[in-house]
Amino acid sequence: MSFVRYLFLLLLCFVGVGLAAAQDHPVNYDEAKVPAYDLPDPLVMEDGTRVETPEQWRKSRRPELLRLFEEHVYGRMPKGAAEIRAKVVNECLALGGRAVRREVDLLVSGKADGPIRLLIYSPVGVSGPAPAFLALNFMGNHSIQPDPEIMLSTQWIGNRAGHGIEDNRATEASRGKLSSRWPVERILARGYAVVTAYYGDIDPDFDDGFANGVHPALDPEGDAERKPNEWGSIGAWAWGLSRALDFLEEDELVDAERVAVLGHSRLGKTALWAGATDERFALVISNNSGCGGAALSRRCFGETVARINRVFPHWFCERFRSYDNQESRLPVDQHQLIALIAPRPVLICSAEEDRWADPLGEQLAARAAAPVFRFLDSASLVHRLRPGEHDVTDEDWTAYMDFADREM
Ligand code: GTR
Repeated sequence: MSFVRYLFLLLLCFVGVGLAAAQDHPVNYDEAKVPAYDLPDPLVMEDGTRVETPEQWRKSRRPELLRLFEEHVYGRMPKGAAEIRAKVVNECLALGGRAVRREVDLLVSGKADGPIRLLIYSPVGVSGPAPAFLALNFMGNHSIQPDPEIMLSTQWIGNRAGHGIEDNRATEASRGKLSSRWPVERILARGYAVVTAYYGDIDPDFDDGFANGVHPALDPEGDAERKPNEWGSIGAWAWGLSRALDFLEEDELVDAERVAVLGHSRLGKTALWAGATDERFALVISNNSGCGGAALSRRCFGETVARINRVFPHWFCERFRSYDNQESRLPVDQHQLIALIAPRPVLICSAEEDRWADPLGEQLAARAAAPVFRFLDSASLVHRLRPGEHDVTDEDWTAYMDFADREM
């Protein structure tokens, strides 16, 4: 073969591989086209042994499942304790005297791009520390409430890969921008504290090879090549939620034994992973979490594993990509993530028009996780489907608080 011909063939190969990699299957919204699938049984060990006792679940199956999710989906979190110093940076009575507002910087040793800043609103006039809702936010703490005293975030603000980094900074005008998703006054009036942090304080949400956020501070030194099971951004955000809970354990405003962790969309995926990895969370709520959250991957309905890995290559561990368009090879599916939270209460919220997140897939995942809850004598797993779109509404919060009143 002539050299030129050889080069030409080589080029064709590269183009072919490139095209195949870039190709997602068309998005499916047709139930008739959902492939036939078998779900792995949460109560059967990898070696085929059936779990017979709650003890066996705790000692063997639960750790096995957790490891499978670490190895194949979200990656491992760092095992050692990080050196973190907490510093109260702002504290005052707020909202007409109905709340204490406290802002706390968690300074993670070795993290170069600023602290993880917690914002706590705690109700005044309740006896003892308050139960709390803990959730990360998408646009900075100042975006959850039009309170002029909340410190403006100085971080890069954004949630889409490829956005102009320089432009995405907090402004006065962005105060309260996401307040429709955070009915702070209503939550306080029902006796709950609200605790939040900007998710970009933990790890900015773009694919930069893990050079920013907590990754460089916590990843093993000299770790030039990332391993297929190293944590991605969802792992980091979930880790951050646990560090917030560490702080709440020391803080007198909040009852750390009654903290509900929750999140919407990608942060709903994060809340589920945080609830699975950290058993101190008393209750878990995912809202419209979809692919890589509460929805079954094997249904390939709406967003798929291949598509999420292509658009957000930094969210999961690298090994997750080997299941692109091969979901049936996954050793787990997302019902088992929900099962990992049992017997603690879990509320999975879906919206009818949010087909991208596969509401039926979320419901079926909850149904397939239910045997584990029953096995552990818990009746605290609820799937809720409401009309409407991908969002967090006032009515959603009513459901969250009713659920927490009952279960926490
Ligand atoms: C979408 C993504 C979803 C969901 C959502 C969000 O673009 O495909 O998985 O996480 O973003 O977080 O808003």
